[in-house]
Amino acid sequence: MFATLLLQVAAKADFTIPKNDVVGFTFFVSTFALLAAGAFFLLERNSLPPQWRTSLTVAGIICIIAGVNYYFMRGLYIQTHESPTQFRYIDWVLTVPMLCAQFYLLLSPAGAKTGSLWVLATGAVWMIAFGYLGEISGPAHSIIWGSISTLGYLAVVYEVWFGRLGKLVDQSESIDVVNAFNYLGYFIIIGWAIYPLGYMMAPGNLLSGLHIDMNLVYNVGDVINKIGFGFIVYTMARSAGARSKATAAEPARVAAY
Ligand SMILES: *C/C=C(C)/C=C/C=C(C)/C=C/C1=C(C)CCCC1(C)C
Repeated sequence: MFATLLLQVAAKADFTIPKNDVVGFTFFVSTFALLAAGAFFLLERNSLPPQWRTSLTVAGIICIIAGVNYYFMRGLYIQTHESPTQFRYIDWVLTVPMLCAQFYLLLSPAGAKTGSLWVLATGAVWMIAFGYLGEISGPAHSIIWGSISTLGYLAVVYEVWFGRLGKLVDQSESIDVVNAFNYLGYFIIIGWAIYPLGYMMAPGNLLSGLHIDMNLVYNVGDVINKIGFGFIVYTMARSAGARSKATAAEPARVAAY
């Protein structure tokens, strides 16, 4: 039954990419990369120490939501060559707070409080909501909405690096948690900065002179940030697991999370 369903979906799918359509090509690559990564994280979660499995489950679900969304955005883009803005923001408003949850879950064995999760998630939803207004408002108002959106982004960066989460990590004795925190923190500063750059490439905005399609920038950003985030948690949890096995003979020296 499942096979018939798959065949029906495949028969309806538009699997043609116009020649020289680099942006269309990145829509395809992102679709498959995200779905593959989502399957990988979900399949691997049980091989990790229990305290990080939920974080990896969230990573897997993020990639699957985005992959399915890319499937639709790809079809829309190939047919119309317009930006699938609504789809993109529906995806982000779900997956960016979930990335925040993933980050929080990474740090909750180290003592992170739900208050931090609220700050991150509220900042993220603020950022996405005003960014959306900016994208649909047209060139005359996109800079002002973009600036308001950036305040939400700064709230997230602040909470991570200078707020309670940063302080918590200063006290953590687990080298793996500290490393993973640093990587994810840099993702938020460098990886997430890709998006405002893409936003500014829209016609009439500050970087429109570069003539780069914003979809190209967003597509690359999504693959880097969604897959990268999950991969860092996965690598960290694996090495923490290996480390605690190696020190199991001397329980006193097992790192305290
Ligand atoms: C998986 C999707 C992710 C990580 C999306 C992140 C999106 C942003 C960090 C968007 C940020 C924006 C600004 C900071 C200002 C201009 C408007 C946005 C929404 C593009």
